Amino acid sequence: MRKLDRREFLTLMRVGAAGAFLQACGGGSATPTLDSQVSGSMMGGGGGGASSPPPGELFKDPPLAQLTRNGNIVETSISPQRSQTTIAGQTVTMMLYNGSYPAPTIRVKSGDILRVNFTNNLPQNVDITGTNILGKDMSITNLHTHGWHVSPSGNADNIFLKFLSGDSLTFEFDLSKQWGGMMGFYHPHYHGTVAEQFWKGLAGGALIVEDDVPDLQDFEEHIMILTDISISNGLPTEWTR
Ligand SMILES: [Cu+2]
Repeated sequence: MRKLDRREFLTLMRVGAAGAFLQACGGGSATPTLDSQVSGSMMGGGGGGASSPPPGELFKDPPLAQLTRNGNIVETSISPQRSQTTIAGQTVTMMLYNGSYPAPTIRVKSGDILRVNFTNNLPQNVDITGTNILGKDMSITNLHTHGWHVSPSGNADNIFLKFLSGDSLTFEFDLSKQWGGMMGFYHPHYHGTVAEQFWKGLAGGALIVEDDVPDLQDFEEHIMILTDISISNGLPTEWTR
C-alpha cells in the first residue's frame, strides 16, 4: 500500500504518468487497482476493454465535496448509495458516494477538524447488495480515510464501525497531526465486503490536505482517479485478473 503526496504526483504528471497501487488495505487479493486519481475508467480488463472518457476527451476533475467552514471546523456529507451512472456509453448500476463516479474530492487543511455526516443509503438485498460468497450482507459498510494520520478509534478512522442500511454517524477527523501537501482517499473498510464494494464503485474519493508552503502555488493542479471495472448486464462484476 502506498500513497502519493502532492509533490510526487506533480512530478509524475510532468512525465505523463501518475500511479500508486492499492492492494493490501482492501482486505483481499482482488481489490481493484486504484491509481492515485482518475476521472475515467477502463472496462474489460485483460484486453477488449474500452476507456471512458474516450481518448481525446477533455479532462474533467472529479466533483468537489460541498464543504462548510467555520474557523477550522469543516463539515461535509458523504453517503454511499445505489446509483446509476454512464460508463463508455453503458448505463451501470453501482454503489457510489453521493451518486458520483469518481467520488467527490474533499479538500482540507492541516489543523482542520473535518466532520463528515455519513449515512449508509445502500438498500438491503437489491441487485448490487445481495449476499456475497462470504455470506456477508453487501449493504453493510463503513468509512476509512486512507493515508491520514488521524485517530483509529471512536468516531474517527475506526474501521471496526459497522453501518447497516440506514445507519448514520457524524465522523470527526482531527487533522492537527496531519501534515500539509498530501493526498489520500476514502473508501469502505468493513471486513468481508470491502473488495466487492470497491469494484462496485466505492473505490474512493481524493482526500487533499493542502500545501502549507508557497512553493507549489504556481502549479495548476488536477485530481485524476483511475479505476478498472468490468461490467455485465448493467452491473459491475467481480474484478478478475
Ligand atoms: Cu485504505
